[in-house]
Amino acid sequence: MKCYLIFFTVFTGSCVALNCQQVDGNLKQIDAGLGQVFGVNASNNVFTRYGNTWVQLPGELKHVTVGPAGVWGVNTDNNIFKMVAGQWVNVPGLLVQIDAGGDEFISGVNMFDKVFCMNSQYSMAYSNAQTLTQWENLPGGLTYYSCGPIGCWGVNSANQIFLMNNVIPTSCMGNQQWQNIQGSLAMIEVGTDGTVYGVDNTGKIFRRDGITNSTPAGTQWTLVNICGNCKHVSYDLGVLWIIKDDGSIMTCS
Ligand SMILES: *[C@@H]1O[C@H](CO)[C@@H](O)[C@H](O)[C@H]1NC(C)=O
Ligand SMILES: [Ca+2]
Repeated sequence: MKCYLIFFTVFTGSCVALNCQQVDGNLKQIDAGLGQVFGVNASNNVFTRYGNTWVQLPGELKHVTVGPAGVWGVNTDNNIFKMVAGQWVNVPGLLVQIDAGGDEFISGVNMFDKVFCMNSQYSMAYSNAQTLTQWENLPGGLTYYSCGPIGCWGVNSANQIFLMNNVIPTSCMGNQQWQNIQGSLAMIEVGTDGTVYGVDNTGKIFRRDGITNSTPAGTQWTLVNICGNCKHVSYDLGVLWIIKDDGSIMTCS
């Protein structure tokens, strides 16, 4: 697929064109982490990428995630599941979106835009209904929340962007002070290496540049030129996974 670079002034005016290829299949949501890729289709069937094919997993989920905390998901009733020995095990609580990209902790948001995380001692040990578990409730409200090694990034219902710093396995709430980041995004994902990509409400993809340990907020958004409207992104190991409005899937690098 060929993409044309359109010079377009947004945010800072920077833009990049990536080399993209269409992938077979059709998904509504995807998450890549630790070299694995999971996604769900419009019928809530769950898939993982194995070699060059999608392998269907048991169960039905509306959102699935993979990362240092394992493979987790939520279903259309907002019930939470963790994959344990190839089976989905119910985890207490209700979330609409979940992310396993943090340093062995889990994060997510519920149907009232409340933000939660689970410290690694609970997320890693969880295996059945008898396992002790505890969600931490962060201040504020978000519609999407994703974590990486340096920080957690979220967006709210007004598409404002926020960063939580100092998130660590034993204290996933971090410093509990949301840092507002300039810009507007409808969803955001942090890669296992800390790279941040998001999609705005017009279907444009942006990458956050300049993120380092000493500058966790980064410095600017760069527009990523992709043909057509996009609705979801996830990044891992140098590959950007994109879902377009029609559910088609692309990998870009
Ligand atoms: C989702 O995947 C299942 C299993 O491959 C398939 O039967 C179903 O048609 C897919 N749904 C959509 C909307 O593509
Ligand atoms: Ca993720």
